[in-house]
Amino acid sequence: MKRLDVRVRNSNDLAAVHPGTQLFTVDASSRLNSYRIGPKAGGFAVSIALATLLVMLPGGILPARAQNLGSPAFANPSEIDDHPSEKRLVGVIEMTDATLQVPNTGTETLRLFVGWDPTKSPNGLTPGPGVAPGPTLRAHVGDLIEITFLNKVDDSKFPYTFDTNSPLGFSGFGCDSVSNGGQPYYPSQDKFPNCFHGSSTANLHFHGTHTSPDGLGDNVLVQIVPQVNQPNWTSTFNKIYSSGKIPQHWSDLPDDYRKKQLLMVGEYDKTQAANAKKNGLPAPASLLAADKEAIAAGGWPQYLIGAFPNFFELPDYSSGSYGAGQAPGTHWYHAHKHGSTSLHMLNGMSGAFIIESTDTGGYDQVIRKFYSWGDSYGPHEKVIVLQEYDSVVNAERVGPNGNEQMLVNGQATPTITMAPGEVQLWRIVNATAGDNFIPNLQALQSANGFAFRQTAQDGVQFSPNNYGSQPYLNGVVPGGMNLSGGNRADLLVQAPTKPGVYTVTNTENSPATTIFFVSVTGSQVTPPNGAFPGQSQWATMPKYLQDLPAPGPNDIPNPGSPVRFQQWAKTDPVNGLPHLMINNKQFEETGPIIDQCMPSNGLQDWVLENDTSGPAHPFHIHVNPFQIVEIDTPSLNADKTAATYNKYTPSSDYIWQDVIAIPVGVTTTDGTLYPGKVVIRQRYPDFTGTFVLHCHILPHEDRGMMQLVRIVPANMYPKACQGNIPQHH
Ligand SMILES: [Cu+2]
Repeated sequence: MKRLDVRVRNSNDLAAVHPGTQLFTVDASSRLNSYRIGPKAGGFAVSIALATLLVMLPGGILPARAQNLGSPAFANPSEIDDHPSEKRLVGVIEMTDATLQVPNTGTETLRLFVGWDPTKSPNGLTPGPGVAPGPTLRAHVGDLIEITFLNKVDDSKFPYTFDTNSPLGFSGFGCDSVSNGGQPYYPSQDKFPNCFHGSSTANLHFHGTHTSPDGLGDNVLVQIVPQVNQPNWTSTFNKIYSSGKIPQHWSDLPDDYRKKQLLMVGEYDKTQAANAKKNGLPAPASLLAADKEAIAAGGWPQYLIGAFPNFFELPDYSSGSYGAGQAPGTHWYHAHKHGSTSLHMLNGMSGAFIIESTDTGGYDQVIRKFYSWGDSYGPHEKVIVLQEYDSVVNAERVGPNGNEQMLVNGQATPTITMAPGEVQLWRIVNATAGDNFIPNLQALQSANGFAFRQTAQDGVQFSPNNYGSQPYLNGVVPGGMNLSGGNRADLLVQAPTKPGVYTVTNTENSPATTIFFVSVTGSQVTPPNGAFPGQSQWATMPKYLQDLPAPGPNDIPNPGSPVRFQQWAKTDPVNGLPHLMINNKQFEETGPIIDQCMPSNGLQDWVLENDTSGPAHPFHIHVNPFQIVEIDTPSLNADKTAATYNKYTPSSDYIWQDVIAIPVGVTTTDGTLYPGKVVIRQRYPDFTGTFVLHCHILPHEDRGMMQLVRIVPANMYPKACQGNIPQHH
């Protein structure tokens, strides 16, 4: 219960500020009014009796006689597999809309991702009837990824704002607005582009990939606006995919795409201007003008209509062509359009991206060989995509027990079936907008006879030493296994020998909430080679995943470190929302400036700081994973006049991650801040370009907790750091 005193539903500030008493409604008169802020009716029915009962039980241990009446059978998401002989993954991910059933809630009209392999099912798929993540993408290291992203959302079904600010300086114009009983409520002090806005526009981020952030790669600065009726791009895009090389410049793309796109962007400008006039508003800034400016400067246009051919390679280190390889493991993809990332996650626009190794001693080969599973995982693998659904940035769906409803592959509390003693590989993806998943695995081990071995964190395999010592499950890393939004964990799981129904809970909540059940039933299974590979049998680290050396005198330090996650003491007087910043400013607040610039192949240690008293903001950076070198967790001394740091300082086998929650800071009675700190070590080989780092509590990202990052050729550092920067107008 103590947790409630210090961290009240902190993952989405909109929910935290309004714990259940006020109901805000959207003005129906204008499409600019987008979000209802506040809880759903009846959403906070906390059962006091149940809470009291569960608190009596020892920490996190739930009774083994769990009830899973009415629980659906667990099912992996649908899947798009690569074509291994062609070393490519061919897929269409379409953003569309549908009225879908949300478990325990009813139906809601949501945007969603559907997807298919056009070489296999050219007619696509029909969504529904229930919510679900996008299809799992399954590829191999070395593959070419050819994902046609189509935005076919009918935006007339959604409250919707422009993608650009007004040039006339209207405060809040360009932001979605909400009123409460006729009084303005949101955006209040939030200003474009750091406000909720433009949510029918999207793109794809391939979280965990080591690839180009520019062009057709993991480009989150491109914005694809919706278009229901589209030209047929099939032959144009196939020309791009089959050209034998990945286009590096806008001018490398077929004439057909470039000409049609700019024509349509111009038409879109006219429509938006007419809509604005109809609503008595000034016209938004021209997207075509912004595109033309970018193209003239040799860059990529930021705004495109309806369709985008994501096309990139998953670098194979053994090819000798790369300074680092794509780590095989559990990665994921999601929409990453500033101002809408949180709402897009709440609409379920995310999916798993599983990348398998190809070497005989690789991650997947070692696991499958040990268990004699053959060349694919088949039923032994469970892909667990955790999401929370809502049609508004109203925070988390509130479940029957008063907490948010964290779904598994779109299902509420499904049941995974295991035979007694059976081993499975669980791939867990936290695809919520920013809620933590702290599974009760220790309790399941000690009280119920389960056995777990974590094999990877954030899609990067553990080193043999970490595989042996299990730093997360054994609590060596502060906080133990605590998956923030964006984190992944791969686990080998052995079922107990005693049949029964067991409960995997999220101990983030108090009382802990059921996420899924494990029904152990049938005849006993004995894995022929033992429950788990021994440490000496575990996959060795490929060279590019071995410990990075400490930066030396010839390595240029990062002037942008420490990266300080901050919150003004002053909250918004109208809606109580905190003002969130990194290093004293919000995203692009002071104009087009690259906040973090690094030389290609540079090696740097960065200090990440949490200057707030909560929550533990999760730092995420695109393109390259990093190693955790140190975590410093402050706590106030008894008299509160000073604080002491608990330091986690491993001497080797630094864990690779791409999301790390920075511990919260503490403040003494005289006002001295002791920030929480993390030291990360990273190298930037292979790819130059412009991308972002941000808080993976995505409402924080949307509202400004993000920085622009650029890697430039080493011989052009730092002179190429600024200039030609994508902007939001
Ligand atoms: Cu944050």
